[in-house]
Amino acid sequence: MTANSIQIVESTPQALSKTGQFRQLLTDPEMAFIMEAHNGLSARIVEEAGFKGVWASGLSISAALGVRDNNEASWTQVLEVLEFMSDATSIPILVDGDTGYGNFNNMRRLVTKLSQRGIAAVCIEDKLFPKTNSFIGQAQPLADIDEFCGKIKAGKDSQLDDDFCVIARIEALIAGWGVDEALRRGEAYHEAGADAVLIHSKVAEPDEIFTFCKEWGNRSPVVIVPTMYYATPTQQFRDHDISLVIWANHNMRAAMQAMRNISETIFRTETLADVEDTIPTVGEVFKITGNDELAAAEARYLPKRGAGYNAVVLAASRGAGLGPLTEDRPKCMIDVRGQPLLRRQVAMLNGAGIRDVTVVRGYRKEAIDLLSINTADNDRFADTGELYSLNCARKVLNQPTLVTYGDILFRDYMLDTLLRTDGDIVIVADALWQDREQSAEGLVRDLIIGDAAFSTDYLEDSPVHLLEVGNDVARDTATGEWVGLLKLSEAGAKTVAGELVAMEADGSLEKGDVPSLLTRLIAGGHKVRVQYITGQWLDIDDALDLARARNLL
Ligand code: SPV
Ligand code: MG
Repeated sequence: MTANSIQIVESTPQALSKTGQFRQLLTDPEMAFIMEAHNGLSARIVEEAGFKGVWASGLSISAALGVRDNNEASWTQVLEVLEFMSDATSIPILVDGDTGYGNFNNMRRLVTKLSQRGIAAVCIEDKLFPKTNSFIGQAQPLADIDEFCGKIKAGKDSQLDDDFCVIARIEALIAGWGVDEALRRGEAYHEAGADAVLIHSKVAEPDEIFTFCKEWGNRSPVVIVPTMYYATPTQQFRDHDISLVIWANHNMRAAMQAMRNISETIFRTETLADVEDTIPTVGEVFKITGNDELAAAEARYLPKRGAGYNAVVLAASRGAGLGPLTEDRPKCMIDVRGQPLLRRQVAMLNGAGIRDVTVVRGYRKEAIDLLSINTADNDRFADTGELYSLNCARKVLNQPTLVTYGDILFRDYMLDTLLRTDGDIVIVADALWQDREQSAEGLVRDLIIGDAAFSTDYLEDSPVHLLEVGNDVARDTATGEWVGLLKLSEAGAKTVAGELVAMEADGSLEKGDVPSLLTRLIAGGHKVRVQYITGQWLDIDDALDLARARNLL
């Protein structure tokens, strides 16, 4: 495997290398089966099905590339495909090496490169370059035996791993030269060092194959490709001491059928409605290509400040102040410069490493149709408040959590600052709230009093704690404005969840808002830390706010 290849298969400790695994398949007294694949995805599917090896078919790889099985794809183009297949799987791959792409010298380089890319074995056939597929009914000139034996030796001398296998494919039956010629060639190839022989046939009855096997008498493992004599019961192959059976092209042919069906249906019906439920979901595509592993690797190698946090976005309200703009959608879905507000928020949260985002929906909930979010529904949004919405997502409040209103716009450095601030419960407050009020930049609602005011002093960074919050805080004592952004540690999240339960019990939950929750927490002796910011955020309540938001971006 190359150093920079992406291993998408979770690595389970394998006692044997891929070459070792393949040699075992070939030499085990139990007959083995390998299945055709022609790219990374099909190879992965072969492994998923339970096969212990992959046949990298020349016919199928060519067809998948849209070319003929006549060495039209160059050997390095095939090599690129093989590398994807190898990276996508943990089982060995036997490559259809056609005629070795030239003479002994080309064969040497081929085997070295296959070895380097994690391929376990190659099969070469005793025909002439450029080859013709064995089932095409034209004359199939055979290679000179000595020349072919030299190619086998060159291959064996070039392998980088002792267990790499070179299989010699005998085309004498295909060319109509008979079983005796096949045996003569088989013996020579065996002497030259081939690890097994593949005896090929294009007739519907297995008789000539079985005659060969009887005469061969297990001199070396025998491989077959029963594409044409497919009706033969598999037990008969066992009875003839065959080591390895190749199902040679059936994934490629099945894929053709599936692609034809779906293309024809979608073309004819001009809708996806009839097909969606008949095909794998994109989630399954993510799964088979190993997205889980990438997420784990990101957490390990790309640590972000928000990793380990989840987020709850309170987005149940209509936002009646925006009039007709919120007729068919809640205000978090209003477009601000080409994107709904909520999508910007979710992108910002994701960017900080917070992947698990739960949006509490209510009004026009069906309009909140972002992928990549979880949803919780407050179906009583019309007669309840934001705490009731938060309570709808209470089950996520058992780990570090960020809570945000769905109608605020803020800069990502504010999120970063908040995530850096220690404390079980931390709120963001705007120290410049008076500016906002004076310039009528929005309705200033909930003011706070901290135990210290915001300081511009470089040396002053003692933690500030919340003394009071709510819309009845006197303006001359206020030190900031509650922005709508709250960070909870695991302990803080559990404290909040407990308080929500208590509020539910005493009837104060339904109409409660976050400031009322914070007030209760302080009264209960919990410390709520305040992180000041200085402007540069917006809550969107009316058309004027919206115009500002468009300018802010
Ligand atoms: C292939 O799968 O490309 C083979 C097997 O070589 S066959 O097509 O049967 O010749
Ligand atoms: Mg082939």
